[in-house]
Amino acid sequence: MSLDVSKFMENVVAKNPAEPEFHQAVEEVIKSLAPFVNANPKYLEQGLLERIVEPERVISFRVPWVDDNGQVQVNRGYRVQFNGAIGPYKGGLRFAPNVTQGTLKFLGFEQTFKNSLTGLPMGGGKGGADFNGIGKSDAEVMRFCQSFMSELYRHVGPDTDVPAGDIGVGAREIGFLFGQYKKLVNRYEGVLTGKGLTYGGSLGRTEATGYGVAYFTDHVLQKNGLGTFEGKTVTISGAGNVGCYLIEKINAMGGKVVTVADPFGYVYVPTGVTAEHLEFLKPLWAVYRRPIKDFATEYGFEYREGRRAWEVPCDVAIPTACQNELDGNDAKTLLANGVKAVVEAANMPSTKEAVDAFVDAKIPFGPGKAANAGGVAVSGMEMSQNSMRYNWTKEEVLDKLQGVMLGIHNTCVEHGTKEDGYINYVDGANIGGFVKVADAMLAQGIV
Ligand code: 2IT
Repeated sequence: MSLDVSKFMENVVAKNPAEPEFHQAVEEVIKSLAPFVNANPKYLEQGLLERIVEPERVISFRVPWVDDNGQVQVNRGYRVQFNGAIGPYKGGLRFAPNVTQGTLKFLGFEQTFKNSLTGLPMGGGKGGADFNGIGKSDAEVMRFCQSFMSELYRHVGPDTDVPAGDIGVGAREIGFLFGQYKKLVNRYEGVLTGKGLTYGGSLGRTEATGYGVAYFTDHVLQKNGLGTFEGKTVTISGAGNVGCYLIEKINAMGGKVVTVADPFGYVYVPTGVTAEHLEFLKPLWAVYRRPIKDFATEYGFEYREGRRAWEVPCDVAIPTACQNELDGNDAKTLLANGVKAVVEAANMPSTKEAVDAFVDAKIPFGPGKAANAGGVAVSGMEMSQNSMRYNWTKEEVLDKLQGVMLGIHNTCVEHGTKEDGYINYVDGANIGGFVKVADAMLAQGIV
């Protein structure tokens, strides 16, 4: 018995039509796994691979709400409970107009491996809605969240499925969702993570994804003989929660971040984003819902509308926004400009062509499911604290986070080092994340 990747993928594509992002995520994992499972044939038994690419459950539901003009709006909500072999389903909610079932299946699939890599007992899940929060009032967002949770509450719970935030779901949305859940079930329990500090949130959760990416990138640089962040120029493509704390930690490690961005364009900051800039940037979208252009205007930097940060020469590029935001041409530009390492802060931000270009050029490439796992890792710690009814200090949480990111890096090195010494972090993350989930599934029988 051996795994035929193209035949396997033909079946996946036929069974999941019109879900190109899901096909992309599965194909990358299956390609990484092929040599490993062929050498370890127990993983080809019990229909294991066929089961691991099939979500355990997909829930899709109507989300009706009334806007400020008294008009009825109808969105579609989802929760994809992808894999519960190693713990309750865990993963964020994304509210964005382009969200489809295929998007959330790709994200839920990725989350399964990411969560396994953290070493914490969390299965993989993802959810969200095709809701566009841009331009909506707080009251509209509240009514939407309440309607969304009025269905979701039946399917989630602290030992069943624990959602969190993702794109379009931040502190405000988590608060509204938690309030509605608590009202419906009449229990005060850790059903969501990323909660506010006054109602069960964890210190360090806000910083965790960005800081975690910085810790991971530091390991990548050092392990590959590239030094540290000291003196390095870095480009990123966001400026939200992940981007701001990523910049904060890169600055602390001696690097210089020369771009920030939003979906509409980027700002070039040749002297590097400073702590003062970050005080302006942190609430810019999260509190005031203002575009990145306003940052350029405020400080007199150049705003490049409709363009991507990858045209700016850098040592390290860290895509921070959304899936497939960095394509084969961007990769060529980055390589021509001498990029030394690429690490993903977002989920699958590099297209297949881009990943292949980086790996072919033998520069270290850290995939999102390894590099950005710090966010969900601290979500796992929030769950632990909620269960204990106790809070760790920020130092305790960030200490544990550093341990998790080092562990993930070591796992990638263990499973991704090739004969010529090149560390393929994609293979390392996919195989490393797979083993624990696969062993648990084999132990639990055909379920
Ligand atoms: O992509 C991700 O890992 C997240 N959006 C965070 C998930 C979580 O449960 O904290």
